[in-house]
Amino acid sequence: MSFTLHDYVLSGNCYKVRLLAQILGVAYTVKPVDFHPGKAHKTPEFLALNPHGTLPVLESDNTLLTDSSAMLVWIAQQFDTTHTWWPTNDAHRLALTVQWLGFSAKLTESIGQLRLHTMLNRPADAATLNTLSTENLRELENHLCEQSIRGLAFLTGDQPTVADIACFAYSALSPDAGIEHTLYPAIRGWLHRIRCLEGFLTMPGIYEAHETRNEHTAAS
Ligand SMILES: N[C@@H](CCC(=O)N[C@@H](CS)C(=O)NCC(=O)O)C(=O)O
Repeated sequence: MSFTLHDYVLSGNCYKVRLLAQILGVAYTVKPVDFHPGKAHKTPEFLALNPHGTLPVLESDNTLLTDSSAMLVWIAQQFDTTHTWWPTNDAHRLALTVQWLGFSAKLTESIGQLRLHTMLNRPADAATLNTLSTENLRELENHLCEQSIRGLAFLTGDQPTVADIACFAYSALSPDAGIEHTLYPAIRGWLHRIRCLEGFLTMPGIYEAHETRNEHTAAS
């Protein structure tokens, strides 16, 4: 079974889906949507598909999904034969994965919104979004420091899950919103480990790791 992704190349939420699909080697069809400047995601045709008027949208035979976290879970459950990306055989890690998927939505609402304001001049309370964004990055930084002390390289353990993909996108894209990674060394290390994963995919603003992959797979 494959799927169609209604996609915009500069969308961090669309990128999450493209990234997991690429890592898992899943082929899919892309339907580009003219998010900017066309606002095609606000047309009656698109709203009939997704009343929220947001991207991405995933369509498959019997599935229509309008939330990127739900899409990551669906893709992992369908296509990840190792059961590590959506760790259904480990109750604790599964619960932590859900918890960090929830956190990823906070990153969208803070960094994602600030990025739209910075890049597309969207009206917004930039000061409040900046405060929320830095608070969220600080929380992520503290968690990743604690994980590192335990020798764990990723958000929920020693393997990445869909939660790492979900939190990666807007953490990595924060410079687009005017927030550099300088103050967040643990985040920088974790971003790098994800960029070193086999099958990693870039997007504008998120680049390939240039260093040797194997040297950067453990927590540092
Ligand atoms: N909960 C949704 C949020 C999706 C979302 O906010 N997408 C942005 C693009 S990255 C969007 O379509 N925003 C509509 C707009 O700003 O007009 C998800 O995770 O997929």
